[in-house]
Amino acid sequence: MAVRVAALGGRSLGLGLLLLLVAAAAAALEVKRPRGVSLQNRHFYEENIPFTCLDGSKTIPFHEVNDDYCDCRDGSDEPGTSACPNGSYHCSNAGHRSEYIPSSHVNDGICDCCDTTDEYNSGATCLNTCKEQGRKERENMQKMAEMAKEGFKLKQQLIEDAKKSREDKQLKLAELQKEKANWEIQVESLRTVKEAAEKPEQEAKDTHKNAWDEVQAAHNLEKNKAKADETFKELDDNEDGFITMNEIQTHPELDSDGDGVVSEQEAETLLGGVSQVDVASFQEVVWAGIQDKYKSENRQSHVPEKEGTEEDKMPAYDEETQVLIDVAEKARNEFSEAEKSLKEVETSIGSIEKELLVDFGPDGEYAYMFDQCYEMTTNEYVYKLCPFNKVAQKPKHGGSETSLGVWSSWAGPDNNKFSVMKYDHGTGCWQGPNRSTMVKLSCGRETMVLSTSEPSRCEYLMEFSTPAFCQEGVHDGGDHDEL
Ligand code: MAN
Repeated sequence: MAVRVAALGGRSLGLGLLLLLVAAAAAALEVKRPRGVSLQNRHFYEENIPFTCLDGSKTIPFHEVNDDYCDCRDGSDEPGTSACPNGSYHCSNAGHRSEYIPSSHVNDGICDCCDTTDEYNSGATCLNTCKEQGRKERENMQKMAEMAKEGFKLKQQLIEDAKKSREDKQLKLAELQKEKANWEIQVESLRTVKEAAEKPEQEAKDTHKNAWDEVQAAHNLEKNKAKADETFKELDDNEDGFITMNEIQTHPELDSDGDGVVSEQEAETLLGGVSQVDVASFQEVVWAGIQDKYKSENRQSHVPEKEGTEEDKMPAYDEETQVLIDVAEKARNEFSEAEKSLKEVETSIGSIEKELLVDFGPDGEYAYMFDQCYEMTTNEYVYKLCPFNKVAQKPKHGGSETSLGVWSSWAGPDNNKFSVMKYDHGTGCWQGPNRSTMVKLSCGRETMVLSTSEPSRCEYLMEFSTPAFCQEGVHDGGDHDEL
C-alpha cells in the first residue's frame, strides 16, 4: 500500500510500518472531520470551535467552513468545495494512495479521486477504482522490489568480479613493467650491436661508392674528350688540322656579347688569344669555354649520350661488403623488432593504467561495462553507448557515425553522483554546441539502453538500466517519495 506521508520526508519505509499506516488510513475514514480535510490536518478543524485560516489571516465561525463561500486567502476554509480558487481537497483513497487535488476540481463533473469523493454533488457517475489501482500498484511495486533484489544480488557479483579483475590488472601491470624493463635493456644492447655493425657497413659502402664515382668520373672525362674531338672535326671545315677564327665565327651560338654575331675579337678570345688552335690546344683551352653553348652541326651525334644504361648503374656490392650489409641489416631488424615489442608493452601498460584510473563507482560495480557497447535502434538511428568511452549515433539507412560525446565524468547530484554519466566534446552541431549526452542510470536485471532522446538540439539523453545501480530494498536506487 502506498501512502504519501509528508511528515516523513518522502523516505521509503519498512513493510511493518507500511501496514500500520494502511490501517491508520482506514481508521481515519471513521474520524469525523470536514470534507476534504486530511487526517493530519483534522485538529485545525475542531467542531463548533471558530476556525482560523491556516495562514492565520482570519477566524470564522465553524459553520462557515465548507459553506461554499471563500473566506480565507489560502482557501483553507473551503477544502471540500470549489469556492476558493487555491484550496486543496484531500481524498483518502482507501485501498490506494491518498492525495490532494485542487479544490476547484471538486464537483466539476470529472472524477479525480479514485474513491470518487471529489464528485459528491455533481451528478457525475464515478467508480471507486482505489482497490484496483492499489492492487496494481502493489503488484508493480512487488515486481520492482523483486527486480531490485535480484539486481542487487547481481551487483554483489559484479563488485566481486571487479575486485578480482582489478587485482589481475595490477598483477598484469607489474608483469608488464618487468617486461618493459627487459625490453629496454634489449633495445639498448641491440642498438649497440646495430651501431657496431653499421659502422663497417657504411665504410664498405662508401668505399664501393667512391670507387664507382671514380669509374664514372673517368668515363665522363673520356666521353667529354670524345665529344671535344668530334666538335674539333666539325669546326675544322677545311680539315687542315686547325680551328681558325673564321671557323669559330660560323657558330653564332658562341656569341658572348649578345649581338648574335661572333666577332673576330670574340673568336680570338674563345681561341685563347690566338688566331688558330690545333686539336691539343682545342682540348685544353677552347673546349671548356664553348661546350655548354656549342650546337652540333650534326643532329645525330657520333657519341650518343648513354643515359640510364648499364654503364650508369652502380655495380652490385662485392661479397665482402654484402656480408657487412647483411649483418647490419639483421642487426637493424632485431633492433626494430625489440623496439616494436617495447612499444607494444608500453601501450598495454598505458591502457591498463588508464583503466585503473577510471572511477567505476563506490565499489567498482560499473567496471564490467568498460570495453562493452550497448546499442538501441530508433526509427532513424542506431545509438551506441560504450560506457567510460563514447556515445555515437549512426543513421540506420547508411551514413557515417556521429559522435555524441566522449566520456567525461559522473554527473549526478551531490547525493547521488553515480546516477548520471556525462559524455561531451562530440561532433560539432551546425550553428550549435558540440554534441553531448547525459546517461541516466536505473536499476535493472539487464544492462541495456532503455531510451534515447534529444531534449534540446544536439544534447542527448539516454536511459540506461544496470544491476550495478540497484540498491538493497530500493526498487530503482533513485530518490522517490512513495512507499
Ligand atoms: C543530425 C543528428 C541530429 C541532430 C542534427 C543537428 O541530424 O545528429 O540528432 O539534431 O544533426 O543538426
